[in-house]
Amino acid sequence: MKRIFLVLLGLFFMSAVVYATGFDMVKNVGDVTVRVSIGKDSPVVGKNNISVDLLNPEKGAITDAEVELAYFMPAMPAMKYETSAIQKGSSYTAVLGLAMAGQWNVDVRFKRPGGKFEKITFSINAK
Ligand SMILES: [Cu+2]
Repeated sequence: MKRIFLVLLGLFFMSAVVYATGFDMVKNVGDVTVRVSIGKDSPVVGKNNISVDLLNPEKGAITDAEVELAYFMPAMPAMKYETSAIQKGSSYTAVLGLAMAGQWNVDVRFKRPGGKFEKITFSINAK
């Protein structure tokens, strides 16, 4: 019993640490909450796994959308890339390949069946 308690306590601290060091961003578009997370302390030069959650007003996952990402360096418009995100469970995932250190703007575009594309933009600083 004591051992189980310690394991649970350990899991609690582990998840707290992961949450504290993960990169998370939340923005609203209309009645949709868009949550973007990158599974690292901060974005890095190279590959970054990104995951996008779309939540309805009841905080339920929207899983029937089409999600696209465009990312570019505002200082260098020629450095622009696009990728579509793949739906996996309740999230949409993609890999951002950031070729250089510095500021990148990421456009997250999503469309629900029969709807039109909505967009949010956020900035990240790759190190
Ligand atoms: Cu650049």
